[in-house]
This record gives sequence, C-alpha cells and structure tokens, in this order.
Amino acid sequence: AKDPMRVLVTGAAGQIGYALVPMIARGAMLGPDQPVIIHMLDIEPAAEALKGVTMELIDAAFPLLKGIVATTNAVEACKGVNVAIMVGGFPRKEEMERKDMMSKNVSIYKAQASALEQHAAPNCKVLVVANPANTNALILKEFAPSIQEKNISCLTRLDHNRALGQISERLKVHVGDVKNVIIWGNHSSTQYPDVNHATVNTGKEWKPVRELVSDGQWLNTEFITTVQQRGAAIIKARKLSSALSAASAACDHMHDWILGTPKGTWVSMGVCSDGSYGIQPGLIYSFPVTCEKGEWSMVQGLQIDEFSKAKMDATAKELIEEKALAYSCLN
Ligand code: NAX
Repeated sequence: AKDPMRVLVTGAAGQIGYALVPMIARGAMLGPDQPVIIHMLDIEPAAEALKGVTMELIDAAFPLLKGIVATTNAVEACKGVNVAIMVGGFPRKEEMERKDMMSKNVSIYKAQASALEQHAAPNCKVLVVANPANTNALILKEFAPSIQEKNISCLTRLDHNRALGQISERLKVHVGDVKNVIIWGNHSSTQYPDVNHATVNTGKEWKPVRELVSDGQWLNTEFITTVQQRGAAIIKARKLSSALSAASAACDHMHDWILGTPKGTWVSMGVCSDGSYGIQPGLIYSFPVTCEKGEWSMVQGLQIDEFSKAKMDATAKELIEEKALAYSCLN
C-alpha cells in the first residue's frame, strides 16, 4: 500500500472547505488508491466549527483517511504537508476598500508563506484558491523564496470548467467531449476565456468549436461574459458563493498536476509567467498547461489573434495593478 500523503486545507471550516475535505478523503484529488492525512487550519473564531467538521470526517468512516490534524496554529498545520490548498483568506466585502482587503490578505499570505516554507515537506505543491487568488499566490511566492516557483499555483480551473460547461450546453454534447478551452490571466471578471483552440468530439474526430458553433458572435460576446460573471450569477441564485464547483475544480487541478493530463488535452492553471505570450515575467497568470510526472509545462506556440491579445493584455494589466497594490501594503 502507498504511504499516506499529507494534504493541508486552510479555511477548512468555511463553505469550500466543507465541500472539499470529503472529496479529498474519497480520493477525488489524489486517486482512489492514495491514502491521505488531512490537515485543517482555520482561525480562532472558527475553532468550534472546525471541531464539527472533524467529527463529521470521523463519522464518514472514509477508508482512505488515515488521520486528521485540525488546528488554529499555522505551524502545526503545515508540518510535513505534501500538498497545500489555501482556501482561507479575507474576501472583499461590499463596503470594503480594495486596499483594506489586499492588506489583510498580504499579511495572511506572508505569514502562511513562511510557515509553509519552514515546515512543509520538500517539494510541497501549493494551490491558492482564496481571492484575490493570483495575487495571494504571488505574495506567497515572494515570501517563500525556498519553495520552487513551479510549485506555487492558483485556481482558474473552475473558470476553465465553466467554459467547458457553457460550450457543452450550447452544442448539447457531453462536457467530456469538449476540451482545450483556455482561461488567460486573472481569476476575476477580466479573465479571458478563449475558445479559439477548443475542440469537440463528434464521434469520428475532434472538430474546432468555432466550426461547430454557428453563431461566432455569441462566442465573442455572451459566452465570454457568462463565464466571467458566473460567480456573481451563482451568488444571486444561491445567496452564497460557489462552493461545490470550486471544491471540485480544486480536486481537478491537483489531480491533473500530480497524475497528469490526458494526451492531447490541456487545462488552465495560474502559474508564474516566464514571459510566454508577452506576459510580464513573475506574474501569477493563468495559462494553458499540460502535466506529466508531477510537473506542468505551458502550452507554447498557440496562434493569438488581435482580439485575444488585447484581452490577454487587459487582464495582465489588472494583475500588474494588483501587484502594485499588494506591495504598497507591505510598508
Ligand atoms: P468562507 O468565508 O466560507 O470560508 C473561508 C474560511 O477561511 C473561514 O472559515 C475563515 O475563518 C477562514 N480563514 C480566514 N482567515 C484565515 C486564516 N488566516 N487562516 C486560515 N483560515 C482563515 O469562504 P468560501 O466560500 O469557502 O471561499 C473561500 C475563498 O475562496 C474566498 O476567498 C473566495 O473568494 C475564494 N473563491 C475562489 C474561487 C476560485 O476559483 N479561485 C472560486 C470560489 C471562491 O469564491
């Protein structure tokens, strides 16, 4: 049998945490033959709720779950973890200034960066879910210089899956028969969901989405805004933000990163830019990637038209501004 892997979930007493930990304990993230020890971190006001989650995990009697660490101490939470899913943070409230929100997250991610750097297992893979996800990941990268850059990522897989879902609904095909959409940039409303390289399985062959969706105008307008605004639409309907789809996307992200993407398929991940596609190096930006043996690599050489380039640059510009705002909070 395999040795258990230690998986940290921060913000584990929250909405996404509640959906995510049972998925991890069932093998949806690391595979049906991979035992896990789940580490859960939250803050003092949520300590009771965290106890409740621990009780439910025990009651669910998951065969793969070999242990639980539930704590409000970041150092204890990070000890020996192989995977870290950072869901805890300070989302923006309506009445709140951007700068106040950023400043709270900068201090959280600065502190958790050093706890991870000092206590996580070597080669620990990090996924930041908490918003502003790209910039929280950037702060984590800056304050955990000994964690390799390639091991720090943020979640845009939910946006990627939303884009697959929209194409699947439009063409009335199963979502598994759509692939290779791309989310470029920030996990925010400036993200660019790009279908120019996406294909659909027609049974005989994979055909470009652009050939199958007769209304090209829909792809350039409503499709894009629907994906960009999907989070808001869910809040409107549920009176709560997306949780099960976010948890599921976090599992997909780690699963594919560690176990690999299928041949001919790419996924979107927020990763450190190396300057590809003209994106400022060092930004955490969502790119198309393939994964093999626990390593991602950017898909290179895609043709980018002017429409796409403008949208890719606009979302990069927003990330550059967020980065400046984050840095201004350090002083
Ligand atoms: P909740 O408010 O339900 O849960 C957040 C939890 O984090 C709370 O239990 C809170 O006590 C805890 N927390 C706060 N500060 C902490 C700290 N310093 N250390 C550890 N835990 C801490 O929010 P939820 O709906 O679960 O969403 C979590 C985060 O995911 C939010 O920032 C949200 O904006 C973000 N999202 C990101 C998505 C993505 O695709 N990247 C999509 C879904 C989601 O909106």
